[in-house]
Amino acid sequence: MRIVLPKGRLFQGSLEILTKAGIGLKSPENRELIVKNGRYELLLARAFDVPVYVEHGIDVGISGSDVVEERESDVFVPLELPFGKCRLSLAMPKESITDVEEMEGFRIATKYTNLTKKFFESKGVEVEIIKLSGAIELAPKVGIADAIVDVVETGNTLRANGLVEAEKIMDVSALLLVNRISQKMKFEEINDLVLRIKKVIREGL
Ligand code: PRT
Ligand code: MG
Repeated sequence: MRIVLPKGRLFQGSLEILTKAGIGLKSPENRELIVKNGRYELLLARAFDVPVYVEHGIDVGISGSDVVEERESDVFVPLELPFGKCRLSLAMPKESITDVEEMEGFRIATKYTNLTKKFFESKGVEVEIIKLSGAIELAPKVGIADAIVDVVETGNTLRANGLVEAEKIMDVSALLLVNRISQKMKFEEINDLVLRIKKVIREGL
């Protein structure tokens, strides 16, 4: 069974929950992207790519619901995991807070272009979306965007950059993802893994 895990901030939580579920995966050393352990093969990928790997053939993965929604990944989600809790929000400079309905023609910086487009469409407001890959808070600061759509956890990053949250777009959590074909072809193995992770969650991570 192949399991793809996100590098970055969801990595530790992912490793911990799998270890407690009895899949003692050794932490990868030497920047290895594939680590074998018995019948499990652990792959490491960028958080934004994990659902893509699962959709296209890796059996199991862990990633944020923000990414699954943004990528519109066709994967099976048997479980929400008890970490990676945050939210996707619209934020803007505190001195220029504007109602969403008044944002016609505004420029919005984000790496979540799909979700941003859908959010403004649902409000009937046309905006210009600028795709960035990180450090989104910089964009309004230097005047290339009027607002941002990004993940917020404590809000410290927004505050440090003079931004305030205007509206929450969605709640975000880490999710367990399963490839739709593996779910059928490897049902026993995957069901066993899901049950063991459920037990870890019930008994407290
Ligand atoms: O960073 P990189 O470009 O390599 O990839 P990535 O940004 O896609 O991955 P990573 O590891 O940064 O995030 C992976 C996943 O973690 C996201 O897709 C979310 O599902 C989840 N997650 C949970 C978060 C946060 N919490 C979070 N706080 N992702 C990002 N952040 C950012 C936030 O945007 C802010 O810039 O962390 C910063 C601190 O947040 P505050 O609000 O506590 O200040
Ligand atoms: Mg990041």
